Amino acid sequence: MFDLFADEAPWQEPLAEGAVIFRRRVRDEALAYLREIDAIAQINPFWHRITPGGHVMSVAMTNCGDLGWGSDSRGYRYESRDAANGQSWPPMPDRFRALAHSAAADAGYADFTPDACLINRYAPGAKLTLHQDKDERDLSQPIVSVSLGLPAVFLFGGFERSDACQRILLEQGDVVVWGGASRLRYHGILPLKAGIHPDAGSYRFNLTFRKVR
Ligand code: MD6
Ligand code: FE
Repeated sequence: MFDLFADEAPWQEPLAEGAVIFRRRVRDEALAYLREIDAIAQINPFWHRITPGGHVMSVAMTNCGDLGWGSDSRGYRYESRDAANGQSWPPMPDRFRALAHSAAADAGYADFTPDACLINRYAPGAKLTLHQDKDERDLSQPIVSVSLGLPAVFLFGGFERSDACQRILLEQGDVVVWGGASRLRYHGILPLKAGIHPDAGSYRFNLTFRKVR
């Protein structure tokens, strides 16, 4: 496909206090990211967690790094092993760790050393309802997010679930960093629109890097 914007340089958009989008930051490395995700999923396959409320999540998940995010009927938590197979998580690829560190630094968060990387996989219709990320010990640490594959509409809200949300299209290569005054904002993903992405087929993938402990 002829892409009119293929040579456009990455750019940056402020999102809120403490939050910034680095558009297309890893666009040129997307295939390498997708291959790393494939390799991780060969060892710890994607699966659908159950929420504490008893619902099967539409997003499929795996993790890499020392700790992985998980959920079951007892609650949300970070775990050093995959509950599906008892295996520890694959190490965080150097490329992932370096990007998380450098993007955080460029957003004003020095010395970000993530110990967890949650990998979300969205098929058409999959969504993430509004939530806060608050299971990490030190909320002064930011979160770095990387989007790959099909585009999705990201909802970025306020500090109450009922607050109005910005709607932001996240596309392959976009990196979002947020923390500070925005760390506890509600956010989510609208149901994924079906499509075929040249690199990722019928999926969207999202990596979120956190410093949990
Ligand atoms: C997603 N992201 O983009 C879901 N959370 O698929 C998140 O829930 C998220 O992007 C915390 C910080 C950044 C995020
Ligand atoms: Fe989140």
